Amino acid sequence: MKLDVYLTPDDLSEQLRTDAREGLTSSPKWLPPKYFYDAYGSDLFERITQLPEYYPTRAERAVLAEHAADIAAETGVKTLVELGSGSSDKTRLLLDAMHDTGTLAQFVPLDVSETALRSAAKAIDGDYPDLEVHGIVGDFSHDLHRIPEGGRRMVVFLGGTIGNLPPVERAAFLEELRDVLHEGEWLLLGTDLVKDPQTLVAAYDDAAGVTAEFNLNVLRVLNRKLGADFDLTAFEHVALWDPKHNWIEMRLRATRDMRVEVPALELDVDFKAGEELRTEVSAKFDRVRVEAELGRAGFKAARWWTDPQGRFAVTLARA
Ligand code: AVJ
Repeated sequence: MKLDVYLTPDDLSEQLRTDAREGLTSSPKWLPPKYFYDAYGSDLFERITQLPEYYPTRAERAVLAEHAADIAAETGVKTLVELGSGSSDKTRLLLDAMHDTGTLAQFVPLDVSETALRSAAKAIDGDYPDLEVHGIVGDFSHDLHRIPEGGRRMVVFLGGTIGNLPPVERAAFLEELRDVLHEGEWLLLGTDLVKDPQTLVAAYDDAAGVTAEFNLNVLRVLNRKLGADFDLTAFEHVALWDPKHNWIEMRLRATRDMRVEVPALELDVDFKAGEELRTEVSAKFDRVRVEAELGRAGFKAARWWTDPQGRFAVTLARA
């Protein structure tokens, strides 16, 4: 396996310092969701995907199981690029289908975590011996231009993770992705869909409290990496549906007045009782919005598939 590293641990800790300073001195305070995913946070997310309330992973897998062969037949790509480490079994559904059509030669996973990339690539190397695996350690918001050429390519961005980008950043991301791709190349995009708020909120506020623990974990990451002294027992998990922006918002609410020290930033951060720090948005879509946003970025939506209950969609779009 080839591995290109464009994001080192030093870059990541520099980004964390910059983001934490900006977010903790904003009003309202916020933190980017990418810091959830240390080893413990990644395990918690794996557990979330198995929760009864969290339907997106199952729903998306159902779509891919049903349509992977159609996707492979319709596109006939030589290179599959996944924004994300490629560790999920959903990737395998695509790799198997594309392998069967005989056109696939290269798999390019792009992820911020070198460890996640290495372990996923090792497993894929073993299962697909004639497939060239070329990992890119980078951030999909900055390193799309690092994606190698390789015959006709398809970029897959699954899980609904595009919903973590607010509209302006999402438009910029899609435009940059379109610039990187050539005419006739493909994008396969997973998007969670608008539905009744109770179902949406339950998926981000499960009865077992796994999502609450996942949300609090970002404070654990700041304590460990920036020497902060967040008292996790003084924050509570909030998940709400914002009908204006059509997104689920996760927040951490301070249960008392407190001052948090962040020595690595030489910063003291005051919280008022009841004050809420935003930790993630997860936008929900409908077909019109997906096709409009892809169209504005220069893509042409070709196919739209959903799971039987219409909870989650996978769109095939052409550059
Ligand atoms: C991995 C970003 C798609 O937004 O649903 C799961 C992350 N957050 N539960 C999502 C998440 C809370 C998930 N994505």
